[in-house]
Amino acid sequence: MLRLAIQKSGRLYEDSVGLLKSCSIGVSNGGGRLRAIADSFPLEVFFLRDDDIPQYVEDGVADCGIVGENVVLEKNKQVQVIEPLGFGRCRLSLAVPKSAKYEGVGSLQGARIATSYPQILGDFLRKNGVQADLHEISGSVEIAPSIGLADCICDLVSTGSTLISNGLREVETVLESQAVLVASQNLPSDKQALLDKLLFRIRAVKQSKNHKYILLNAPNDRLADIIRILPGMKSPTVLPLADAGWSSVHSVVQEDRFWDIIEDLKANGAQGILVVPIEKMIL
Ligand code: PRT
Ligand code: ZN
Repeated sequence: MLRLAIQKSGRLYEDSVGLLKSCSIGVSNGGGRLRAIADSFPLEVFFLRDDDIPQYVEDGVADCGIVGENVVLEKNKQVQVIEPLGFGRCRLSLAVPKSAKYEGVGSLQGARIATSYPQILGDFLRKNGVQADLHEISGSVEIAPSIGLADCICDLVSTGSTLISNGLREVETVLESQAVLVASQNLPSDKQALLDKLLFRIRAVKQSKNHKYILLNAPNDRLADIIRILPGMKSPTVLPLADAGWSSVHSVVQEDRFWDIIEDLKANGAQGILVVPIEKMIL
């Protein structure tokens, strides 16, 4: 049985459980349970505070875990980062009071900086040759300048609205982060085999999220152009329509190129374009 640690509650909980569900693995911590056996996969899930997950994985109490890369780097435990998961995206940024002068990292020389990320920030400042006075606080970092505890802060940002509502201005990105799958180093072979199986499913789900299945009708004399626009996984499927002179073309397109491709297809005579989500995709 593989033991996976995920966040008990908080920003990563829903997406972690959702990812497992997309991998056909049902998990619930109903009633605030701290551990649960998953449906239809040999997996035991531990529900923990995110800060504790790297330690549990290093100690081998859990074989693997889902946690923000920011926490992995800050805790600096002996774990391997296996796969970025595409959710929980944020950045660790330096922010100064709106009216403060800031002319690059050098402006932070001697400054008092409040943060919950002293390791990552310390590394960043060292690399930039800056000596500053770090105040480690575990929450509500954004109020530190207004109560006179610090000159500026280094904290996680996603939309930026917390900074704005506290009169702060983001000036420097220290780290880009997202949730990652981490694992113990030197897993025994039976656990490694299960982790590989889980990873295979996670990658199939991730691939599918970045792609759409597309179906369209095309006049046969424009097929060559349309096929050129739609490379597909290998090449598109082309089937004759009942109407002579027309074909149905099926293919897979990347989400980020999707609207450009649709425009191109229309300009080349495609009609009746249908776009369908893909549930799993194995390359
Ligand atoms: O109880 P536990 O210790 O498990 O949870 P926690 O309170 O420590 O963590 P939680 O649930 O807040 O965050 C878990 C993980 O989500 C973090 O480690 C990040 O990897 C990721 N994440 C993504 C974020 C954010 N976005 C985020 N915006 N974590 C925190 N924030 C906070 C930030 O600290 C600030 O207070 O949200 C505020 C800023 O948000 P915006 O949208 O106003 O910029
Ligand atoms: Zn935490």
